[in-house]
Amino acid sequence: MILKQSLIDKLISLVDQYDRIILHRHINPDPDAIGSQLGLKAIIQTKFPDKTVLAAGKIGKGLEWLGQMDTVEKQDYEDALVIVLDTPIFERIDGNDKILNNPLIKIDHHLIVEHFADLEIVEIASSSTAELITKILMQAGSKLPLSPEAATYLYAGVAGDTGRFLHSNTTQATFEAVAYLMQHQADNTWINRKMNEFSLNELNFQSFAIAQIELFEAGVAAMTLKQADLIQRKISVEDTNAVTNIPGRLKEVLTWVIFIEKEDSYGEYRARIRSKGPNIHQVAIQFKGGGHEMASGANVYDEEEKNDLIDQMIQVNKEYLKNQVNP
Ligand SMILES: [Mn+2]
Repeated sequence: MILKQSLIDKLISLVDQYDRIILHRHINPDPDAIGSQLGLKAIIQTKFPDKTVLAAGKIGKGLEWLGQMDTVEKQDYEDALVIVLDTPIFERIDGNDKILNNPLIKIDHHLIVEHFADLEIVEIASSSTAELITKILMQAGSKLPLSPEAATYLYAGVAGDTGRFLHSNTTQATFEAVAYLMQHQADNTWINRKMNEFSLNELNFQSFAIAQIELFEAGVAAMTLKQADLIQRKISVEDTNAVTNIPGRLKEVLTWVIFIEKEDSYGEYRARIRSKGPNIHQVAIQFKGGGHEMASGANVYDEEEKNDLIDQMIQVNKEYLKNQVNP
């Protein structure tokens, strides 16, 4: 898909107009959030060496290897342009309390939940925000040069959101974007190795998590992780990303959900819902969430809502199975 040239021109001209640009992305960042943020930071810095470009937000221990955030003060927001990456909802932006009446740009690949920016470049067909940024670069050509550093960040984003090219969001356009990143010396070997590494503690946690998998009818699986389990095992919420896709490896499983108890909440959970076919986004939006058709997030506030969410997944799977033509 060709992006609207007018959007790209507007993006470049807005960046050109401001001396300070602050890049934000969602809380609990994943490699796409960090990769697209630091990738775009490096791209803007290469193109405009005299501008101040800052990456805002917190980064957990699990992704510190990928890069560092900047210290961003409240006064930095005066006369600054803010670019929000990989985040469909304003409330989910890490550090949104500091954003004033800044001009806002959103670059994202999630299904649209709300409009909060003056310029929104959203392509749902992109596997990742990093892929979308790469497409912008490919279209902009020499207007936006790509350094090996930026290419490596963007590769991390694409590899992260596609599960290293395993998920169904991986398309021809994904590989074309990756080819462009490789042409610009993305260090894919380093990123793949880092993404594949675990500590012994993390590996032990995976075996604990596997034991928490529950199977339900119609190919639904659920895994519940309590705060006490995480604290006892010295596992952060971010570390739990490593177990998100494990239930989906079961042959009989079509859709699955990981419930992660929120800190200091006593039974409120953040839910990660995933699918191999049925559209689970329709379930996520019923539970204060959203995302993609095959991968969404949601929130449940007690055990009853947790069971309701599982019930809705069972219904979605049954509907899907009914419409499947047997081979
Ligand atoms: Mn993403």
